[in-house]
Amino acid sequence: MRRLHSAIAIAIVMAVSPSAVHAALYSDNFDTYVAGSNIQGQGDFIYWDNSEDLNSHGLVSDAFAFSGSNSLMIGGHGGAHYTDPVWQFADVNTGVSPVSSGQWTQSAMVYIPGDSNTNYVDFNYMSSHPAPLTWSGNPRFQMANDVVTGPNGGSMSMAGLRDRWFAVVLELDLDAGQGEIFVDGDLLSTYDWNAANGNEFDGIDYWAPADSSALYIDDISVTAVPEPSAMVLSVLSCMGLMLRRKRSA
Ligand SMILES: [Ca+2]
Repeated sequence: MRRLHSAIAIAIVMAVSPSAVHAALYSDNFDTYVAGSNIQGQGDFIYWDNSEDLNSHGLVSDAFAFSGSNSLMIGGHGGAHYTDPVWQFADVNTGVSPVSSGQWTQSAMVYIPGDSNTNYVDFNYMSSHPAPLTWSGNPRFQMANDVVTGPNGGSMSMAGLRDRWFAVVLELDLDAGQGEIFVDGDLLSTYDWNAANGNEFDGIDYWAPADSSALYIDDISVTAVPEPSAMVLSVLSCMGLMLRRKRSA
C-alpha cells in the first residue's frame, strides 16, 4: 500500500532550506472558541448555502483535542445532531478562490471514539461554494460498518483507527486535476478532481446524516506545496553527480 511521502519530502526541504516551506494559507485549531458554541460564524466557518439553518451545526468541543483544549465535533451528542458546517476558503460573496492552480495539501487530525458505531461522517471537498454547489469525492468514515471509503472505489478498514488521533490528508494537484486522499498515511483514493470541481478548491462541508455517532476534528489546514528552491535543486544535482562518479569509479 502506498504511504504518504510528502511529510518526509517537506522535512528534507526544511533541513536544506527552511525558507522554502510555506506557512498554511488557512488553518484552525478551534482553541480560541468557547467550548459548547456553534462553529458557524466563527473563523472561516459558514452555514451550508451561506444561510442559517437550524438543522446545521458544528459543535466546538472540549471532550477531546489534538492541540490545546478544543476540537470540532460532527455527528451525535447528548441527543442533538451536529452536521453541515462549511469551512470556507473562497470569498463567500464573490466565490473567488485563491486555491485554483498548483499543488496543495489539506490536512486534518481526526478522532473517532470506540463507541461511535452508527451511520457516517463525510468530509466533502468543495468548489464553487456558495453557488453552484458542487463537491468532488470525499472520505466517508462509515462508523456503522467500520470502514473508510473514498471516491473511485477507495476503501480501508477502520480497525486500529479508533480512540486515537490520526491524519486525513488531501494531496491536490490542480494543474494535473488530480486528488489523492490519505488516511493515517495510507492512500485511500486517487481520482479526477477537475471533472467534478473545475480545478479549484473552496472549502469543506462536514456532513453527517441523522443518528450519526460523534467524530472529532482538529488542526485543519490548507498549505501550498512549495516549489523546490534553487538551493535544494543544487544539492540534489550534486548528490546525483556524486552517485554517478561513485558508480563509474
Ligand atoms: Ca485544538
